[in-house]
Amino acid sequence: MEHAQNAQAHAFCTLITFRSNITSELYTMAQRYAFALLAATFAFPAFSQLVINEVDYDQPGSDAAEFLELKNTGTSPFDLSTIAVLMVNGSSGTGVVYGSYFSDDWPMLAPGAYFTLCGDPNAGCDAQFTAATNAIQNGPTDAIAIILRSDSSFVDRLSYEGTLNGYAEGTGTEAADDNTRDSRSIGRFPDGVDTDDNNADFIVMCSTLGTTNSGDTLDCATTVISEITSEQGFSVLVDPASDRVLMAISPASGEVRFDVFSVDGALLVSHSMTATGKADWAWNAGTLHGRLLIVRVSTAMGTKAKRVVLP
Ligand SMILES: [Ca+2]
Ligand SMILES: [Ca+2]
Ligand SMILES: [Ca+2]
Repeated sequence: MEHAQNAQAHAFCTLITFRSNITSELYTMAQRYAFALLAATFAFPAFSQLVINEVDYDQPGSDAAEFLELKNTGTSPFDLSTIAVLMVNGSSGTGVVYGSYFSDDWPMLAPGAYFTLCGDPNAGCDAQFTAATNAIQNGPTDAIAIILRSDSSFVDRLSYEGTLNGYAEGTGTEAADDNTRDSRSIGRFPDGVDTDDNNADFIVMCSTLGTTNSGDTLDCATTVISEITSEQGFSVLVDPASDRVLMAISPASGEVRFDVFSVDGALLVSHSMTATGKADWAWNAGTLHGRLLIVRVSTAMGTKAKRVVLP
């Protein structure tokens, strides 16, 4: 892109330099062209096209499979030699940079392409962290930032497991990587989408190093899907990546209440809502691994219940 920009910059300067040699009408045309070129090339650099797309910062035991994935979500190549990736420790409440990664040798990243950094040198990433293990802090409330090397302005920011002031877009994501099961990370879903709100943009999902974030929270390589569903319209799923029980009923209108019971009949939690066509709710089951639960939904149409086993 630099070469292309230089060529266009040269064309722009040439047009201006030779203005005295052309008629005013031609000059006006040239001026229009020059400024259109200028606007297209320089005035609106699409820095926001590069995003932090996925982070796997925590694994069972020693964190030896950490990675960071960047994505070019724009329509033109992005020069990665212009940026630096900062790792930011937020444990004190103030961001303290504990790692910085950049290189003049980082390539142009094609539109839609991914650039990955790993701790494990054998993981096939595009660049390496300085440490093979524990190169990305586990939170709560740490951050990663992409800045421009030229002026340290932010290209993208992610504050995770809470909001670290100065390093969050909107609210820091509450999505938290899993240190009890492999193959989970936090990532943008839908892939690459940046609404400038970390908490809206990131979910816990199956890791997808260097590839599209599928948003799959169930079918990770090490996951056993525990799903018991039968009745049409009422579904209950568990999301092992986030320990959530997902419940949905459709069609449903008006008052809807979800109740979750333990197998001995004790009510664990209730949630009421007003539905317009469909109702869904997610409940964090926390540490109830392996437990059998009863999920009941009550609507004006009646009551249904399902069993679900937490993984
Ligand atoms: Ca870590
Ligand atoms: Ca992980
Ligand atoms: Ca990915």
